[in-house]
Amino acid sequence: MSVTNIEGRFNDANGHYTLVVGRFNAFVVESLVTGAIDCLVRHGVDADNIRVVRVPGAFEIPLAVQKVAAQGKDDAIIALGAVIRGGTPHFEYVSGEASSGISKVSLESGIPVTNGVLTVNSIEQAIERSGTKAGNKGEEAAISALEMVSLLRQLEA
Ligand code: INI
Repeated sequence: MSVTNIEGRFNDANGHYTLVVGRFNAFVVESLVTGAIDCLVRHGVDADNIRVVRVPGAFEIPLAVQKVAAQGKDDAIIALGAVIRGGTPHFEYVSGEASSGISKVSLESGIPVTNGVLTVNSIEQAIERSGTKAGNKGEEAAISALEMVSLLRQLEA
């Protein structure tokens, strides 16, 4: 007897990817975009097959993701944004709506939608997670998208 292991790889996920990006806190978000694109290209995705769709803020990401998913052009969608608590009463609302909307569209469409929306307490934390000492959440969301595309190709074969 042997166990059957099914998991995504990172070197066979060439395909079409769309990044849906909230412009709010752009100084942080642009580093997430750069990290995500760099990750996709370094893993063999053709840059011509990557689109970037921009929306005002994280709250608007789920609707744009839904429209992009409905186009049926992409193997995966990567949601990127930054919600920084820093005194905004909107924080819980905006971050909650963004993440629940993103996962809802993924389940309803059957297309992997990975969540690279930073939800942090301070600008310092946002900087740390957008390419400095705590990694780059855009890159993490891109690598998760690659893995899910590869996994779904195996599960759907
Ligand atoms: N949008 C963000 O992406 N990040 C935030 O930190 C943020 N704050 O702090 O309010 C934010 N608000 C805007 C929101 O996403 C919508 O664009 C706006 O409410 C219009 O619908």
